[in-house]
Amino acid sequence: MSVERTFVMIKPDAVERKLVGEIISRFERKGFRIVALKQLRMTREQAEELYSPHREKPFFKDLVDFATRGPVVVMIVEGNSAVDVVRLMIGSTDGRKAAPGTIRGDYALDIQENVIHASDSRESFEREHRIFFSKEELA
Ligand code: 3AN
Repeated sequence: MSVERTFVMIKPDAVERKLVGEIISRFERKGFRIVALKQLRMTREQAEELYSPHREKPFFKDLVDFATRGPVVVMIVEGNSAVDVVRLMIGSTDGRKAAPGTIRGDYALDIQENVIHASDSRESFEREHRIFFSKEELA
């Protein structure tokens, strides 16, 4: 067992649909601790950095447009094996294929507007959380 942290972002579609409380509750009820949390409107620069691994993909511009169209909620979640367990809780990228019971499986029906992002590795967590949080904000 190892206590670790992961970065989670509730995307603009989910904020618009007022799913913020529901999604945060799922992580709390699972036993995770919310270390840091804020709502903000991402700049294009932040979105391009967050999604930099996809820079060459055909959907990159659409993805950045979507991610910046309204406010998002970013947070750092801590607990045992947080990276892997949170990925399991969010489900597959494509909402049509995500298993029922997962967040995307319950709330998404699209591959782009899929409600939530979470780091896919500890390396991604290190890069991603720094885009939004300073050291002082990590309690
Ligand atoms: P995940 O968010 O499950 O880690 P990634 O990293 O493959 O998925 O993709 C990052 C984001 O890019 C996804 N959350 C989704 O919004 C978007 N995306 C991925 N694949 C596609 C696609 N084929 N068409 C449009 N958007 C996509």
